[in-house]
Amino acid sequence: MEEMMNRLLTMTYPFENPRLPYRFNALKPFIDTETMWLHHSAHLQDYVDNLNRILKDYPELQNKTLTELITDGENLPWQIRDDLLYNAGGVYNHIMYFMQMSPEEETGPATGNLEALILERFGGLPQLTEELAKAGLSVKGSGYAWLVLDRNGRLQVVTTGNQENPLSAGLFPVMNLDVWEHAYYLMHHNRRADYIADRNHVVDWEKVSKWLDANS
Ligand code: MN3
Repeated sequence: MEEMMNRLLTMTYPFENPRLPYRFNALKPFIDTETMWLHHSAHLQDYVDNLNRILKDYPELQNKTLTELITDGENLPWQIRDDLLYNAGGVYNHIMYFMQMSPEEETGPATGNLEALILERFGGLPQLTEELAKAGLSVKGSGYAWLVLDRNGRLQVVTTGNQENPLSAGLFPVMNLDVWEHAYYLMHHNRRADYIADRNHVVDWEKVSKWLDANS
């Protein structure tokens, strides 16, 4: 997990697809092996490959991290901006999604700063989980529900479309929920609500807490 977290923060061109911190079958029975394999080794790999292809001809951007590329999106060359943000988001968003899950028996509760912020803003983890589920269900087509920190250091639940990342809106991503059909269609078919409920079993709030502590 620390490895994947560090990669997300420090990786620059040429980007690589970090190994999962668990086996492809480790999240069963909540997420199936084939979905995890395809999601990581086909979908995320495509975003990594596309991002590298785009950056190949832009040496001035090759020392930038994902956070820098996305946060400074306004100043990217217009010829590649949309494509680059889409694929940089695809890499960032998926690494966050994968690194904040664990096999159910290894997941831990929210601690420290995150626990206090959740209590203050939502009243508790069940209420936050409920709000994230509603947000995930509200996404039309492909996208994400997010827990973010706003500029005032307050938690918020927001949604984004496709591979958009909250950094583009000046919000700090704390955790996310991928609701693209590729995240669940093989096992849950069109039942997004069932996928979200199952996925809650493997969200590791202890990892989310560590991510927040390392970045705030
Ligand atoms: Mn996905």
